[in-house]
Amino acid sequence: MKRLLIVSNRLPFNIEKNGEEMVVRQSSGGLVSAIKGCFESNEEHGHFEEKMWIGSLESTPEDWQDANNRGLIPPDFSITPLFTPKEVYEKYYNGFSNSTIWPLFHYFPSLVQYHRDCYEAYYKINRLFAEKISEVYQPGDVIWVHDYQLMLLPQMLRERFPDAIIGFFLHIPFPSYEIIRLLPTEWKINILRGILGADLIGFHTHDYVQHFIHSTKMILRVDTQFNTIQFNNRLIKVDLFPIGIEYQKFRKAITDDVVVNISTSLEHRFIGQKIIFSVDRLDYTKGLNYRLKGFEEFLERHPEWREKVVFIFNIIPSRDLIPEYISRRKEIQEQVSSINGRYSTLHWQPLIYRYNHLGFEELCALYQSADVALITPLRDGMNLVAKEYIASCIDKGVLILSELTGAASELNEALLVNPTDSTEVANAIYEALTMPLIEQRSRLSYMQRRIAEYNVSKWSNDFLTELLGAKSEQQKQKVNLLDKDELASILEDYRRSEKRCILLDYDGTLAPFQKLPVLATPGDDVIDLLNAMCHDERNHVVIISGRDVETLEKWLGALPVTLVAEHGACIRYKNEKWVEQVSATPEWKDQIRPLLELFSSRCVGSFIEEKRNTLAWHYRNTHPDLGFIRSRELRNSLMQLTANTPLQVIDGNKVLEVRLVGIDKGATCQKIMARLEPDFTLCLGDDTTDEDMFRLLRDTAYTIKIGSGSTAAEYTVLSQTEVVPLLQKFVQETEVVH
Ligand code: GDG
Repeated sequence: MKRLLIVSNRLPFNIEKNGEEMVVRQSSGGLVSAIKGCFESNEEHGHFEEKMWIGSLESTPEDWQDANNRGLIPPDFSITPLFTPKEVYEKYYNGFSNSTIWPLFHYFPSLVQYHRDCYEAYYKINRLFAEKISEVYQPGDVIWVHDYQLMLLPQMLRERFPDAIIGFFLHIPFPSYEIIRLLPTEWKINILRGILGADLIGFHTHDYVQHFIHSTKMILRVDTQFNTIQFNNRLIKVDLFPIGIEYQKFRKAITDDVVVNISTSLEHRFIGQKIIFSVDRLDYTKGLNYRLKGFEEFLERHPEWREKVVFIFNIIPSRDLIPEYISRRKEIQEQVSSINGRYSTLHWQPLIYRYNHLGFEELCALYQSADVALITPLRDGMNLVAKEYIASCIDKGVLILSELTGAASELNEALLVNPTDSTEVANAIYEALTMPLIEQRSRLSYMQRRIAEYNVSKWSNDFLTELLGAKSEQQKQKVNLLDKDELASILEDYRRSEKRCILLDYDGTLAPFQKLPVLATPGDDVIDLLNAMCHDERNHVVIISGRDVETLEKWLGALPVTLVAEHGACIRYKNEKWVEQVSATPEWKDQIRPLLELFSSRCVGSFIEEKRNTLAWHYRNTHPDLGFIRSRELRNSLMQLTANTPLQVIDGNKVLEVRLVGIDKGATCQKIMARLEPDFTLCLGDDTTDEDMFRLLRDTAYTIKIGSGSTAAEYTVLSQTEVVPLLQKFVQETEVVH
């Protein structure tokens, strides 16, 4: 049975108890409106036989049971509530979620609080979620995690269920890397890794997608290609899914009797006046003080509009335990009083201020009656109110919308303003109030068509379809990880063989990558291992490397192994001397070197490594984007420069190398194999240059790639740190027998 598990911080309702009375009330907010909408508009989700919502509940388990017994819980989907320790929840919710992440992700760095205990509480609650989900999870379930309170959860679930289908959607903006980097290192790494536990990561806009991908590149140094990220041997897709609304629900409300009654009475009450309307949660991101300033400036500059316009300004109570919100509320009340005090007349008051929840019918009536919606947040992930207003307009209506909302990228026909500029806002109000009806209708029709088409069911359907697609793409790309049984059979073959060849790449295989090539000296464990391998005379160990003769001689020269330098330009067979394999003089380097020098000076962190028969340009330590761009430019220039010459350009792992044609690890290992004629061959490597060996040896040897990514090797081992322990198993295999 296919099940969909929706996970969000809060369940979509609260249980309120007053003595013996109990009421179950729907929570307000964008996420709840959206998910509830897509759950209720069942038609497109036929492929899920069960839908479950998992989220925290403020009430006690007893109240939950009581509400269930009284039949108060909505029956549309099953519910798994999470009850959390109050004190930890408080630090997780009001602390890390809403006093660290929320201000930071909305570009209010000066309001961000950095408290380790709050981060720890965030970690703990995410873990409680992971534990709760583990209780109900069944293989095949699709898990869809929502929003900034649960950014660590996807990875926690991934660790428990490596094959689970996990989607993550962020409802708020994902800010630029410059903002993310303000977080302490451990927090930002864990947050990015946490999100990368998902198979599909969704945002509202293209900018947020780009910011996320760029941050993972800069902070985690992951490899990305367009909108996919390679992380922990998984291909993760990142894409935009601009959330929609339940369009038809708002259209139907136009003929609803209750709504019509309220809007008729509103129109009577404000006869002769145009209505400006806004509704927002009380939040500094909504730019409420700037909005009031813009309205005040409009009244000041257009006295002819006084007594002819009213601004119905609704604030929905929110997060009223956080000091920042309490002081904002006071400021707004003062500002409202000041404007009303200054401009009211005996018959007219410019601002009607409400601090309360609105019923759905009341909200729709206000949307329909308003001549202008003034929606000017300083930042907003999307902003559903803007879309709901457009959906509710009948034959008039102008939307003034902040260009800093996600919705602005879809609603181009609105009057887009910068919310901090009160003159721009005042001018837009004037333009909206005087806009000819024909223009209003034409703008509305474009926006309505778009919102009607990409509604909330489309949004969720689109996300879930792409999630399943991303998962099957991942399965196709999945590499064959070397498992216990396969290793046992390789060891068995090894034990029985008499003449073995063990081909080992050096950098990235025997030794981890370092900032500078000179730092990657072999550790004692590697030397001991190689000695032990050579001790068995049936073994012929070959270190096949891109390094130069001098380095290999210095680091590994004392070992009874065959050494291959510069991918085969020079070979020292076991117990013999180095023999140059190329006859050409290296004068070609004088032609190539100036170009590499030019690129080194144009790309900070890159450097040239000069070997006897190779010139290499390394860009591992550069800014990832710049390094990549410069490497493509250099590659193009080198290709042109080396066309019709005996030189080739090799695109390695963060390195471009130029050397003579015909020298590569494939050709070299063919030469070595012909000479040794082994009855068992094992070959380990990590780089693109090792792929030449894997291709050549695939049918005659055991080939193992170190690290993720597609490969011609038969098996993959994910981390370089696993290499020495793996090879030790071969040594032990024969020790046991002797
Ligand atoms: C987050 C992101 C993103 C509000 N008050 C009442 C009421 N509402 C409903 C509105 C609308 C929703 O709540 C508010 O949605 P927003 O999108 O404006 O804002 P957030 O709550 O901050 O939501 C936001 C959203 O997630 C979705 O991804 O767009 O950017 O911050 O649906 O109608 N509804 C009723 N009475 C109220 O008093 N009936």
